[in-house]
Amino acid sequence: MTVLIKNIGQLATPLGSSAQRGKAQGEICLLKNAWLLMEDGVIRKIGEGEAPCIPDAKIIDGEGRLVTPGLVDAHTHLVFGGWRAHELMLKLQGVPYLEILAAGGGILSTVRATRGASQEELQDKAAAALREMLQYGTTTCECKSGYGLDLDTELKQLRAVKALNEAQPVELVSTFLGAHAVPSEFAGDRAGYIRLLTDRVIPEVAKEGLAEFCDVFCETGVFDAAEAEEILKAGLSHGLGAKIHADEINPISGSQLAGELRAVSAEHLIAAPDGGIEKMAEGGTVAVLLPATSFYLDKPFARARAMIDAGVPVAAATDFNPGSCPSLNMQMVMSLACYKYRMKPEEVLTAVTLNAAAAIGRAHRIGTLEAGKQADILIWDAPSLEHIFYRFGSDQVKTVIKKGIEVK
Ligand code: IZC
Ligand code: ZN
Repeated sequence: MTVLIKNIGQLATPLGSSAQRGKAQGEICLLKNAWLLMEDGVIRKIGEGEAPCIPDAKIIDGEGRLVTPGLVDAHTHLVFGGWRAHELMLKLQGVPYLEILAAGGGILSTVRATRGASQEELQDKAAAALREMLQYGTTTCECKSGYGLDLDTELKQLRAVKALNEAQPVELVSTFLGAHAVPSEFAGDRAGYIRLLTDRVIPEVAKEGLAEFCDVFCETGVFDAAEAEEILKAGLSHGLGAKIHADEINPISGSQLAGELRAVSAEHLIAAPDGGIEKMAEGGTVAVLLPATSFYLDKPFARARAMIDAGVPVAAATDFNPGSCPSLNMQMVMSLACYKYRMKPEEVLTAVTLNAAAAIGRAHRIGTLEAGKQADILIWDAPSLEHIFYRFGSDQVKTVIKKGIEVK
């Protein structure tokens, strides 16, 4: 099917098939009075001025609006049982996130709810979240496991993602996060749990093709950097790319490890030290920053400007999960990145499209509007890029096109 979007007021997109870093992160392509032609879900041609006349093409009138690539949410914990609304009151009383976890709540309470749910129940709940994400403009989403912490429940979560990927329009990319916490049955035997992950669960996940990446929550009281290294290396040896929850609350060398392993991404990084940022730049690791988590936990915001200045490609994502970020709205993330990281609208656009795609190994296929890329496209209820940052709080996505098909 051939589709032509004409009468685009402003077309804004980063360019290229790999992450953009430094000054280049803010150097996007801006076209005025543009048109875009797609065929069978792939972008064929983009131009400025008078749109070509294509007989039989379906015409979408852009009505002078802004058009961008679809948003890529590169960090979510999409599949989980239950919620944790009761933790909001604890948080307001000043109980720290890690203290709730150490007392058997937090992640471990979601583990109990996820173990108790059927795959179908998990899928239905995640499907509702995906419908909402799509409304806000997310066309691709990374999903981490990590609420099973045993072989069967981890596989159940990952199988739910696989089934959902085939059942609805948002494209899903799976990450194995068995190293999200030490489950209570291994409370006195951390080494035993790590052995279960490296010798049994990671090989099974890889054999069944249920994940592309392996991630570790490297944090005080969870997994230290040496343990993270062992787990990530086991993942790499089974073909799972390395990702790491690094330096979220305490700087315990997660960002350094990410750079040294040339990890695809390091995520959170609120407390990342200069040395870790340098190592990430050397290793070509994408920084996936999660400003809505800082907002919700009332924590400092990651040093995005220092990372951009050091040559680290910066992406931004929601972190959607029941504990530290119950929001799945990428437009909220974009506003926070602009206001709190002091990133320019152009830099943020790259952060939520091309650099996010690079953080999940998809930059060759999505993340920009260019001939040959998949037709994942948003038409905004706004005339220009800066307008969507300015009018925070409203849903400004008017039309969502996924693989050439209008889905909102
Ligand atoms: O369920 O609390 N930080 N993992 C690491 C999370 C937040 C998710 C959760
Ligand atoms: Zn996370």
